[in-house]
Amino acid sequence: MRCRKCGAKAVMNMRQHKLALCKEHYLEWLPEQVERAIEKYAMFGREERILVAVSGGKDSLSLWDILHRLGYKTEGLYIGLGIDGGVDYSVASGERCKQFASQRGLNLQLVDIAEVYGASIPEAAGISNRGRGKPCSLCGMVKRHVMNRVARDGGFDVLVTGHNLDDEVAVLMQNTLHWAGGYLVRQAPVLPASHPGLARKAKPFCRTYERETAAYALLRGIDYIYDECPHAVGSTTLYYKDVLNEMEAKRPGAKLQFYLTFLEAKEAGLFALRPEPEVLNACETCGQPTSAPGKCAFCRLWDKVHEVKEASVPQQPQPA
Ligand code: Q46
Ligand code: ZN
Ligand code: ZN
Repeated sequence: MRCRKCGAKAVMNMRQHKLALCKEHYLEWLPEQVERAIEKYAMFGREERILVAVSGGKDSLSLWDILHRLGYKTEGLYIGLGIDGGVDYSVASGERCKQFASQRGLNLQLVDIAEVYGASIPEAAGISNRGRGKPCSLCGMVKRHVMNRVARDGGFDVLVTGHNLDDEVAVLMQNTLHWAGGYLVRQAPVLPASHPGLARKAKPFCRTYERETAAYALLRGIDYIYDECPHAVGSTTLYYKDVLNEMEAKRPGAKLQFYLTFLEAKEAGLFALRPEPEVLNACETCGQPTSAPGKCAFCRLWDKVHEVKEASVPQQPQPA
């Protein structure tokens, strides 16, 4: 197969676009696609300060690389979750992010959950779920809180994440199968800052296939962590990704079409439901928005973790 632009040997074939490209032209093409998505959905501009949430994986590091090359003002945020899973997952992924940033002279903020809040994600989940189930919903809540806090405290204009098209369509399929209207109306390439404590959020890879971000990372020589978080194994998201991959194999472009027609249908008013202007209160401890008055779920979690940990500290024997 030959590159459509120069006729050299192609290294990447995007069947959905009927486009094959050589290494050089692929490394040019993907950033152009990302720039188009940023402009089409009015995600952010060149004068704005962008906080890129990085996990050490191919998506977030490729995204940071592309935004930096395109001339956007970026800084990174890595959240150390304290997940080991037999592969030292968090330590290895944190190392990839630090190396990436230092090679490019970029600023990376590090937030280690155990250091800052007193317990790792698995430990906090063990306390709050009493060891049952996966730590994912708690982990998601903690990550959202920390990303918002760092974006707000650092005066960033926008928070970007490396969610790719495969991630977006997996969520879309799940929400569609459940007719989860509230989630469907909020699923979008960019979410405005709807409250003073919340950052604008954008997903510049929302139209980019996972295999395209992986190819970019490999061809660009980005050292990323191949392992998924060990807790992702068996998740419903991975199940939907498998189903969608089967559809894509039979009908190239199926995922992209599903996502783009969803956005068009929403734009055309197919969903009569409009995002509810939520009445939010400021958490009395951290100030982040919360639906119930008093403390937010994040602060209540750490109160409980600290209470349980303090109660389990063995009492020092009193000197006679
Ligand atoms: S990092 Fe956290 Fe994910 Fe791992 S514990 Fe679950 S939510 S799977 S994106
Ligand atoms: Zn070429
Ligand atoms: Zn709070």
